[in-house]
Amino acid sequence: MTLKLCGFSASNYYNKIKLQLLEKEVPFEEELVWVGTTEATLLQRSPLGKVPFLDTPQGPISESMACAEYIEAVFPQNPLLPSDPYAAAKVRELIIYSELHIELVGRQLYPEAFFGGKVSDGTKERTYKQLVKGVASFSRLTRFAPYIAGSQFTLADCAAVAHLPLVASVSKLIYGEDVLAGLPLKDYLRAMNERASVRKVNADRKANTELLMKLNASKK
Ligand SMILES: N[C@@H](CCC(=O)N[C@@H](CS)C(=O)NCC(=O)O)C(=O)O
Repeated sequence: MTLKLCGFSASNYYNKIKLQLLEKEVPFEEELVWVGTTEATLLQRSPLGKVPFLDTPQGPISESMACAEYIEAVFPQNPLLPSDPYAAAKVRELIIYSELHIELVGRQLYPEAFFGGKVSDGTKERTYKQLVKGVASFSRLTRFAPYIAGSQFTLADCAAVAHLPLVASVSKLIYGEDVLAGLPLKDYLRAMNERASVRKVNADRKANTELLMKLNASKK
């Protein structure tokens, strides 16, 4: 069976799953799906109209963590979740911290950082405090030894590679300061960039981001 990964390559959550598929060497197709529409056909596949979602022979799956768990269960090769339940829980825990307590918090700033909108000073102040707290909690858990969860590349790295550079750039753009500066992110990302999977995801991300900017500019 061939899975179809649906979404667009500028999306960090899309890239988390794309990295997983590439690392596991699972064959997959990609379907370019933009967000921002409320077409019934899209909402049937992804009820909130978000990407990524996965097309499987049994039907669609939305929410990247549900997609990731499905992929691990169906394709056991090159596992990205440890078999030991405690170690697997620690990987899931790291993903939750990087998403719920860092990426999702930083996302409140994206309208101003990337889309020419404006975020209120109150939101910026609140978000800053939450980001600092989220990053401090993540840094209490993470290993960078050399991977996010320790000696093995796991799903926590797929999430970190996709989300952390984005939050770092948003933070620099909005606050003139990188809230992630205390983490050894630069060295980590340099090492991650040695991987063919990461290079492919980054190249596709750049090309798709340019396309997205052109499309947005043509709408104005
Ligand atoms: N919790 C979701 C988050 C996915 C997400 O926020 N995707 C963004 C693109 S990076 C999106 O679809 N945004 C459009 C929207 O929220 O309507 C997941 O893990 O899949």
